[in-house]
Amino acid sequence: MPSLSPYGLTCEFLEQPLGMDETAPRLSWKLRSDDHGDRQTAYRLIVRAGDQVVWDTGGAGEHQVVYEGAPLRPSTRYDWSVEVRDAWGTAAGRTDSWFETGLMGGWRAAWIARDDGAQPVFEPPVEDDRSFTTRKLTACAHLRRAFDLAELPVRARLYASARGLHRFSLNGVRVSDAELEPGWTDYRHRIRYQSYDVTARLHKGPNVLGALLADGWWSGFVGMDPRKAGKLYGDAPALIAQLVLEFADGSRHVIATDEDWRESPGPLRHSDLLMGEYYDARARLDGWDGPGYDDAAWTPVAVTGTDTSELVWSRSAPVRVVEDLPTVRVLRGPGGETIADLGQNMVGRVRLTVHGAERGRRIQLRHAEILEEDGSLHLANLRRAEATDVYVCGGDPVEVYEPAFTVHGFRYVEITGFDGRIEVTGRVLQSELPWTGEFSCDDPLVNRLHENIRWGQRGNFVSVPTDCPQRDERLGWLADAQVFLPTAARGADVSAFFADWMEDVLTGQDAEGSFPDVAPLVCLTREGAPGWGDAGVIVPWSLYRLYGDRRVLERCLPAMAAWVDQIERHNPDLIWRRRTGRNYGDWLQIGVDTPRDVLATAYFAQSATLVAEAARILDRPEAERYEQLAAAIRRAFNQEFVAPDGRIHGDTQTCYLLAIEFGLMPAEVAAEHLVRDIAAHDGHLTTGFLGVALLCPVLTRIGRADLAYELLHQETFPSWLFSVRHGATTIWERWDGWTPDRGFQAATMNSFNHYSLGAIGDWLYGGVAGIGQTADSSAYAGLVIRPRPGGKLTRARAVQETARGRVESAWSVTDGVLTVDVLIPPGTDATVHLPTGDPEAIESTAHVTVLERRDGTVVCSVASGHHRFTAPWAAHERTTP
Ligand code: RAM
Repeated sequence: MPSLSPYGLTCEFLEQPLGMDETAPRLSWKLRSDDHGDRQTAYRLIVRAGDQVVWDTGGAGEHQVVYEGAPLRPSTRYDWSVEVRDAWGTAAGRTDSWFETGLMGGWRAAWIARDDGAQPVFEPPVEDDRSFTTRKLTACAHLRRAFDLAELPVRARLYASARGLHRFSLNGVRVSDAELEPGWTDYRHRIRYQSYDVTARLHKGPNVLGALLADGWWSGFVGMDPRKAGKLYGDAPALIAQLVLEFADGSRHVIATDEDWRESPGPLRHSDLLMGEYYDARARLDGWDGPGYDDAAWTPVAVTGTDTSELVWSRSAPVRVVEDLPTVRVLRGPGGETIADLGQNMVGRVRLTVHGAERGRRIQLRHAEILEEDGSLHLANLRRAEATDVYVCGGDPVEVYEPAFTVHGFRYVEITGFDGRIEVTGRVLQSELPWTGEFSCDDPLVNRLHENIRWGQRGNFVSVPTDCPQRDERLGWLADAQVFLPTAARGADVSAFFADWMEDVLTGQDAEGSFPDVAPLVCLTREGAPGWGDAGVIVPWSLYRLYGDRRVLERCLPAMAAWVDQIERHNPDLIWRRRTGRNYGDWLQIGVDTPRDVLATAYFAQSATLVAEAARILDRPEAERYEQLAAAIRRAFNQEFVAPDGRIHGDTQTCYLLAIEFGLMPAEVAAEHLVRDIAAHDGHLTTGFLGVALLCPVLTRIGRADLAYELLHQETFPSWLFSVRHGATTIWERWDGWTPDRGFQAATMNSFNHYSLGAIGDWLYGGVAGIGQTADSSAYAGLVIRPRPGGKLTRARAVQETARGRVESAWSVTDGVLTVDVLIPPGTDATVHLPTGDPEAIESTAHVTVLERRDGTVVCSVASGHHRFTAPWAAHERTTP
């Protein structure tokens, strides 16, 4: 039986997208097979709309096929299948999938909003002395539209969006469990709309379409600029929706947002992403979104416009609740307050179950990541984010409450106002990017570090990649994203998530060609800093390398080139000192100062290099010009900053890491200084956000994986395991977020949930377990497995779902024998590098071809499938590059 089969079918990097408006979408699949040496020799791809074949094509090896069939029609379901032939030419597996087009511009709905005169004002709900009373609070609107159906449609789709946040229901049931829709994008240019299949939700006779509408990113609190708080994009939210009903006879009926909708405030007195939510159950509108409800007292809505040009399809996964965390301990604060400890710093909100509270009782929830010494919540690091939810009880025997439009970053929840029985569950929210990667080893501290890295990813990938989920910031910082993307891509498929965010980076570019510091661009409108703005070049390049996304390169190349051009224009001597924006340097480095011009010029060289490489890949003539520019910048760097003995001005770890990684000077020379500096710091790192991602990979590259392990295992300050040793369940923003000597760092900037310093995650997969690709490969077509036994570890294992299929690498050392297990997906060109000097001593379960022996390593070429290798292992043998 042939075993080759396609799986993980995607359209535009999404599995079964509903509401996809790309006219030439890319169809992809991965492969698996139990047969050694299997590969795909041919595929046949068929796309159908109903019974009609709209495209029938074939080929050999592509893994992203651009649709070239009959023009795609709007609101149409396309079924597609891919059938493959295996290495021996035999017809093997076939797998089916589908995608469905969205409105493709066919909007007929109007934007509707609460009439200005109907804006209710409520008392400030939190009684403390913070900024609360000065801010604007808007009650969430309930909107409804009743309609009758004489017969049931065969197909019904709801297309919906909001300037604000929406949550739709049909006949009293939510249409989807997606949260915080439509998500955050650069609303000045684009807002995603959502598509829902609601066919099964309709009734014959009376029906009601309902929606909740909140401020969200549109008119709520976002970022840290108080002048803009509550009015970033607009003063008040608005809603748009179009319910398309298709009947058996082919007729269509559309129910759209228009002046016939009615609106009322309800129990959601306000709900804000940063500030929290206030829910008064006494004002519940029971049955409001179902038939038979009397909305005579409701107010007609105002129609605020019909321009739908900013609406785009949702090319990124929605946010959902991905996990529930139970309360693990109940603590008492210094004033006797109840504090629920969820055991994990998380992002989301709680579900509260209240038993026997009387009507009108007001329960207040405050959230914090960490506790003060006296056991109270550490709230100072939230800055202006109040992260406070209030629930006013309705008087039912059991009441369950979960906020709708707010998220907090927290581990501890303080509950005041009620001493009776109450249960608290943490609801973890994240853009739905399921874990497909795994890493584990035999050091529990390293495993916890890996977990913390994942929690950083989970908590900060909420619609856009952000920095601090707890304080008044939550911005899509560019440098953070570029250093962390390789780590993120190990554990989950983040291709669509980052490609979508790149659109916001592009619209954030200024007329000069500067990328911003943050995207979506809502504050900090100066040009992006070195390493920050460069993400506009690095992220598309990384997406190409990791996922083979050529289109993102094509789309971004002009902008990438413009970024490099403007640096050159302002810095004709090629030392980047002008137009450096806020110039953060190696942000949050510890105890050292990498000179900003050194760092900036290094990044300038790297961006020019990547523009050249991207242009080469795309066969563009400008490749040569950027190669020459990159070479000239390298020369300027050396002249300006490098002493005859190879010392770089500043003499920090990050200086040498940049020089080696970006190929600015001979690696051997820089390596000596790097190693010297680590020794001078007694085996400690000094790097900030930009240097940290390079540390272990570069040390490994220069043949000093032993030092990379030393840094990994380091438990004294500053180090990764220092925070783990002190109970961290997430990655901290700062190496010294808390230290025994000094306590908390300045509360003005001290997030305990931040992914940047977690950029070492990439090395756990790529360095320790050894999953990588050759320098000129994309999407792991040229797979390299290079396990690196070392440090305190005697075993490690990683699994990664690459764009071509599942890769595994596991090694263990027992009784002088190294055992390596690998899984190579069909069709990749794979080499396995075994750390032993003697090819004759290797035993393997499969036929391997020894290609070369280098530096105590044997390089073999290996066919697809599972293989096990064993080789003698001498403990004294140092890990090789
Ligand atoms: C802080 C955060 C953020 C970083 C900027 C420069 O706001 O640490 O992640 O990118 O500073």
